[in-house]
Amino acid sequence: MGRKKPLVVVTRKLPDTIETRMMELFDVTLNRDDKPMTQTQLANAVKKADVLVPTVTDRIDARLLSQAGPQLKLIANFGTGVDSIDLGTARTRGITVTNTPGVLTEDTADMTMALILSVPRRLAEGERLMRSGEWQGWSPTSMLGHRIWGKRLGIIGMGRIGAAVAQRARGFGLAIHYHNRRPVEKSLEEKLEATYWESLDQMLAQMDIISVNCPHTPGTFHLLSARRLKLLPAHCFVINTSRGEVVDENALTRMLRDGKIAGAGLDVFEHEPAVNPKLLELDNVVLLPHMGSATIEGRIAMGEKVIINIKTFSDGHPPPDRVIETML
Ligand code: 8YV
Repeated sequence: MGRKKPLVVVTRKLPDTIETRMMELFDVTLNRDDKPMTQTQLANAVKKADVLVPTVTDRIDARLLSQAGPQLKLIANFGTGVDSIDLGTARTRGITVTNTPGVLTEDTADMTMALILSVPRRLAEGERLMRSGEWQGWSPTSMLGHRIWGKRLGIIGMGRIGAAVAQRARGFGLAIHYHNRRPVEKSLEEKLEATYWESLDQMLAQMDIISVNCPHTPGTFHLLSARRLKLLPAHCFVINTSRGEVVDENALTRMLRDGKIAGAGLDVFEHEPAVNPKLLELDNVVLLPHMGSATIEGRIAMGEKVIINIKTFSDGHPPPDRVIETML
């Protein structure tokens, strides 16, 4: 007699191959129409599920977890960031949390690089001009942007994604600077020819482009606060593919509008899916709908990781991608 299959509730539509495999392995409830679940629907889910598979769009807070039945033992997050999950409450309730690290590093780094190139070179503005039908032809002084080669890139958060961004950026002639809680290993620092800044404030004042690549934790909420944004030189560009909450979006918007920051490339927003409407009016920003990791390959790899975490856990072993609060 095999073990009883765990009841797994998946909150959003996942790639077909992943859902098919999940149906083979688990007693699974899928979300066929992909509508985000309400808090009431999530509460009903955690009352009966052995395993919940949420995404960044679900708020797994203390209130929700207080409604979970004793059978809920695993939250296998479909995504790397776990800021939407109250890890402390999960721990006190004996619920293991896993995520999907590593498999979206390269895709997110590609998208970061795309924004680093797009904003100073006015790519989206140029594209809008073409579609408007108002292009008058080439002119020596039209659509002038700023050169990438030779500029200083300041990476906030030199983890997997930060390092993958740095690796790409070197190929575009950017000098790599970074701020982290601790310097990375000497060998990586040397490979990237990266300069460590213990003081974020001091780094900000010297950079041409800033890339936010740290996770959102209580410690990084509004790390780029109004005060810190004012330290940036007016010619600086801000790129964020991490989490909107790391940057004070209102302060950033005001400074972009007033020309105190040259431009921004944002894939993430503080109150997703809402976007500060004033951002939409600005030409010096490139806005993307949280698509940094949105590749078919990445989504399948994320799903495979979720499956491995659930299967290992339900077979009675520690799952490989356990999230421990002190890791963040
Ligand atoms: C994911 C992300 O698409 O993994 C993350 O932390 O931000 C995204 O790239 C999303 O989280 C899926 O839940």
